[in-house]
Amino acid sequence: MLARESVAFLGLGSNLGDRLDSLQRAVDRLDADPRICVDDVSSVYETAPVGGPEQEPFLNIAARVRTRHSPRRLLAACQRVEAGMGRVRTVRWGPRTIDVDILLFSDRVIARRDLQVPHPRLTERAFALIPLMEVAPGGRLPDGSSLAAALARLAPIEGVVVVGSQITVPPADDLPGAAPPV
Ligand code: A4P
Ligand code: MG
Repeated sequence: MLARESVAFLGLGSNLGDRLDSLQRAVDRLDADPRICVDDVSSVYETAPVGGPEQEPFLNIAARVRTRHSPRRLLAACQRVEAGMGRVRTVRWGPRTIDVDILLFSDRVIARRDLQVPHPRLTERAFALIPLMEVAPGGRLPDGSSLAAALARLAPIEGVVVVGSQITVPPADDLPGAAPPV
């Protein structure tokens, strides 16, 4: 039986090569998965690197998707996109052509070794929260607390600046298994 449709929020980041092109290609590849539909994408933010070695600034975005994948299969789909775009894992938190993380998956709380949702560092990171709030207005964590309250705790915010470039949202598609149009 097909899994029911869920809404999830993804965080994408790039700080190697043509960063904007990498974000667009990742969004397109995610949407090309028959069980993922990208419904909305935030503005593009240039962000100061957090953690890891000295490295170039990131471009970060968030995307709202509908999916018929389970959380683990959605993670696998995100990792396929990363691998398909040639991401090589060297150092943790190091430079990457593309990173695709699951920030939220409906109101689920998942604490597995290979998958934690909400993303365990979401509320510590303005580079993830600010784009997320654009595509999840009024958004809440599974414990009922608001994303806005989490962001307020991070003030003052530095090193997260919106840039003029935009990512194109792919045309809407129905996920297989959705009710046929009447
Ligand atoms: N994993 C567990 N939960 C999740 C989840 N919700 N979403 C596991 C995605 N992955 C999750 O990730 C390591 C492992 O995390 C995966 O195998 C998966 O099973 P990775 O993508 O291989 O490596 P990583 O991204 O270097 O590690 P990590 O710990 O996920 O890093 P973060 O916390 O995502 O940080 N600064 C700026 N300005 N912008 C950024 O985008 N990103 C990072 C990466 C650091 N600094 C940054 C940015
Ligand atoms: Mg990651």
